[in-house]
This record gives sequence, structure tokens and C-alpha cells, in this order.
Amino acid sequence: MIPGGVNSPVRAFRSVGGDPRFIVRGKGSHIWDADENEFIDYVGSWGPLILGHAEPNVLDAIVGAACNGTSFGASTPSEADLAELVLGAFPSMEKVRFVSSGTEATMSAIRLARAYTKRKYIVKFEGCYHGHADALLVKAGSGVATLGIPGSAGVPEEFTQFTLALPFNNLSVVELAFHKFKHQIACVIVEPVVGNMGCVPAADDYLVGLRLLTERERSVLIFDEVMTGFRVAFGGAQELYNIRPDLTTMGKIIGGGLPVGAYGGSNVIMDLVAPLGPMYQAGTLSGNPLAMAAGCAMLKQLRDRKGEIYPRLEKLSGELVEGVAAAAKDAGIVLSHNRVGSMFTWFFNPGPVTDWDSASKSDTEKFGKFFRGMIDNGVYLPPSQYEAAFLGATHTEEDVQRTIAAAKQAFAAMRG
Ligand code: KE4
Repeated sequence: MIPGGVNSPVRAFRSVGGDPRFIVRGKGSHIWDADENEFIDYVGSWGPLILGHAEPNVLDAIVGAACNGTSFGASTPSEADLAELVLGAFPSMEKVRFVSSGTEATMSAIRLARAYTKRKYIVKFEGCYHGHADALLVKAGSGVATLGIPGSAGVPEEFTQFTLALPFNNLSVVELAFHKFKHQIACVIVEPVVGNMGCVPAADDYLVGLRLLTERERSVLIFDEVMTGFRVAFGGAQELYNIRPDLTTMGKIIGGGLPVGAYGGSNVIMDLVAPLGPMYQAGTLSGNPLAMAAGCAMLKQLRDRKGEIYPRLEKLSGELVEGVAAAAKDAGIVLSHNRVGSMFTWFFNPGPVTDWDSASKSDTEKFGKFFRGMIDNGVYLPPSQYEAAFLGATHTEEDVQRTIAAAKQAFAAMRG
């Protein structure tokens, strides 16, 4: 009934083999499939569930909102509440517009950057994924990378002729692009910590280099914080690295597991957005009251408990990632890893993995064996070498020890 039995390709386990599980329930750091198998979950719905599954305050907020109706297609107090929480955490943003997915957020941010600069070209980086808008499906990361499709069928070359896909973590090629396309590049969009070729942090001074280059060239710097927003720090990667982008895109955590995306920036740029200005963007369910309520419940907890939550995520994630790496070493398995806070990836690759060129040399066959060994031992990892895994606030020390033990078993089976 549904293509590949999934509503998003990466869920199909195509790159890891085996049959995808149908998940029926989640609680805290665990999920259960339709056969009542229990798993420790490190996907967390691909990032949103930093407070774990079925978080009581989020559930109460959704139920409470639902009792008043599900959608009005009109302004509601809850979208103002969520806007206040988002703007309070991201000082680079003076206004924010809510949409219903990360794809909508990045698609709109790029249209806005083009409207603001009146330029056509955009720069993205190989291995970065910003959702499935036509102009961005060019050597993307995430699903497209996993499926090995450079770009996508159905996207005419005219729709991508203004998209420059450059290697990540290399400032000189960006310098070159600005030289070649002088005064023609509307924006540079980047995942400030890449999650979509597996977790790949920016090299030292890379992000500040992009900031200086785009300032000099009067091009818009877009931080795609759909994954990193409220994940790597309460104020996202821009807080962690102290960089002020011109526009920020968000998703995942700000919806608490319900469909929310957002884009925002300074008034100078955001006041071009309809109905204030000439850049059109719209959405029937934008600002949906249930999603806004879930997002508010999520962000209020992260705000009020950030002094406890983020240090604990850092410590427990470090223990987990290093523990599995040590198990691989003991088993003689070639493994490297990247981690920023509670997003991480184990690469079947000698490393270091710093860009798509190095990431794509990973042994995806071995990753598949590892994935299957882990899921057979009750550990649910992202079903792709080119995805980030996530640890959340409800993961326990016991979860971590059980995961390391499962990895030891998986590595032993891989040696056999
Ligand atoms: P959505 O349209 O899937 O809400 O967001 C697109 C997007 C934009 N930017 C970044 C940095 C993202 O990571 C994403 C979506 N991430 C993927 C997982 N890497 C979503 C999982 C999926 O496609 O099913």
C-alpha cells in the first residue's frame, strides 16, 4: 500500500538488510515492536525525542490542546508562546515563521535568501542533507547518500543549475566559488554539525571562516539547525560555537515529536516574508496548536533543566561511544567515531571522517552486520552508516552498559 512499506526511505533498512520493525509503543529510552520485542532506542524519531518517548508533560500538553480542537487555521496563543521560547534561546533570531517540516523550513529560508539578496546561486555541502526540496537534492547526505543516488529522479537539471555542492570542511573551495560567482551567491546553507553523512563536526575555524566569507561577500549564512537545534546545546550549534548566522532553520525537537519546522533571522530579512513583504510562503497546518503545545512543553523543560540535562547527555554519550569503540578495538574491528554532545556515529572506517569523501569510504557491509547484530541484541540504531544516532535524557547507565555488551557480542559474531 505504501512505497517500500515506509513513509520515508531511510526507514526501509535497505542499506543494512533485514526487515524493518513496525513500532507500536515507546516509553523513555525504549521502544517495542508489533511482536513485543523491546529495544533500547538510539534513533529517537531521528532526533526530536531528546526527552524520551511518551514524555508525560508533552503528552499532557497535546491531550490538553486536543480537547479544544485540533486546528483552526488562525493565529493562536500557543504559537506566540513557542515563538517566544525559540527566540529566547536563539538571540540571532528576531522573528520566526513556523512550518510543518524541516524541508519546508530550508526551502523557505533559501527562497528568502534569494529574495533578500536578489541573487540566484546557493551553496550547500556534499554529505549535508537539508530535506527534499528540488534545489537541494544535489549530492545530498542522509537518505539520498544511503541510497547512492546523486540527486534524484524527477529533478530537472534546470532546478539544480544554481546549486553549488562543495566539499565540507574546506574553506578554499568556498572562496573559489565566491570568486567564480562574484556577487551571484545568495546563501551558504550548512549543517553546523553534520548529521547526514553520519556525525561530522566542523573543523576548527571552519564555521567562523564561512561567517567571515559570507559577511565579506554579503551572502546569507544559513545554519540548518533542524538536527542540532536544542540538541548540541540549548541554543544549538550557534551557541556551542558562538557564531551568529543570518538565518536559522529548525525542526525535530521544537515539535516534541509532532510536525514542526521553523525558519528565522533578523527583522531586516524576515520582514520580507508575506504578508509583510514580497516573499511568499504558506501552510495549512503551520503553527498547529497540538504541535505548538508539544513544542512548548518540550522547550520549557529543556530551558528549566538545561543545567542538568546537557551535562548529563554529554557524560553518558561519551561513556557509550567510547565504550563501544573500546569493544571494537578489543575485537580487532576497524572503527572510528565522531560525537558532538548526544549526537554521534560509529564509522566502519579507519578515520578520521571529516567530509563526504572520507565518510563514503566506510564499510557499509560491516555496518549492516553491526546493525543486525545490535538489533538482534535489543539495540535499535539508525539503519544507515550515514546517519547520526541520538542519546536522550531518559537513557540510563544500565542502557549504556547493555548496549556496550550487545556491541561486544555483535563484534564477536562479525569476527566469526
Ligand atoms: P524533515 O523534512 O525530514 O522534517 O527535515 C529535513 C531535514 C533538514 N535538515 C536536516 C539537518 C535534517 O537532518 C533533516 C532531516 N533528517 C533526516 C534524518 N537524517 C530525517 C529522517 C528521514 O528522512 O526520515
